[in-house]
Amino acid sequence: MLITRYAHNPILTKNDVPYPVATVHNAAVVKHNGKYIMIFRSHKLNGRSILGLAESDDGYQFKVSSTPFMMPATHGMFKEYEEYGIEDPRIVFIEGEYIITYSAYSKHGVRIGLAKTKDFKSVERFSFITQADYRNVVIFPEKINGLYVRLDRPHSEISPWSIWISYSPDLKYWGKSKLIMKPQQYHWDEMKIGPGAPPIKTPDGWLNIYHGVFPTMDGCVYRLGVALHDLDDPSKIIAVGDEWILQPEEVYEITGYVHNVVFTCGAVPEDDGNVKIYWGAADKVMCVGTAELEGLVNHCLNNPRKPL
Ligand code: BMA
Repeated sequence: MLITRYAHNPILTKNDVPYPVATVHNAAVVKHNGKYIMIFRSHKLNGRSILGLAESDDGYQFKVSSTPFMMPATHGMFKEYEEYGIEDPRIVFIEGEYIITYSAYSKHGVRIGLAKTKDFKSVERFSFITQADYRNVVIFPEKINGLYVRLDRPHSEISPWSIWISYSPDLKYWGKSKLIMKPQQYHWDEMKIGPGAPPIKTPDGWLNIYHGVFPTMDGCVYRLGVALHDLDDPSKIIAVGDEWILQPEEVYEITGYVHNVVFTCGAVPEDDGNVKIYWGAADKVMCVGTAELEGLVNHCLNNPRKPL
């Protein structure tokens, strides 16, 4: 087994949140001043999502702040595009600040907002970085060849929903976009794929933990897999692991708000070569597990499938 589930999963549920919510899931996690900061998504009791904050000393036991971290904007240009809620944050620390990307829902569709914070006490919205019909934007934790780099997943009617790469000089204007990885037919990720945690640097390449979706007669199954990108040119995928690394198996993953979902928005590499992977289970609770980074890299290299 590549991922060892923490024995006391789930690590966070709605019962830990001091304001009314129906779920706690799809959270980004980063280390800040020696603590683990989790920014998690919750459905409010009207079905729209907000982002909360929790803090931990060990990455397993989290305490939730008394008030939400981000609510849909109430003024300015962000208001119109966040009216239906904000979801599925990802965070990277780059050049002295934490960059948060999140899905913003409104009557115009879903697009990606980018916000910045230095201390998780205040947060400033910076820009929308996509038009409608994009989700799952993860930014690489360092500039590559002088540019910010991101992976994302546009919606598409014709091609199955695939992973693209884009570049930016300033986090605001993005271009040089290219499709780099597609779902594979009659395979666990055949229906759609999307970037999960922000890529992690390893000696062999950038490790991209992504989610893949398979349609069944009983609804969709969300699983996690891994791909390895070239360090200098992350548009080149060195290898995609053919088999998933995590699938819904525990009761809280199989049944919840949406059944059969493990969905990651964050992973924290540790100094000992392990990585803590965080996932939302059944869109209802938060879980964590550990894996050896080298094991995940070898999973890509030893039994790869083609990215396209
Ligand atoms: C996706 C997103 C995720 C969610 C998943 C499973 O389309 O909405 O936020 O976790 O479906 O419901």
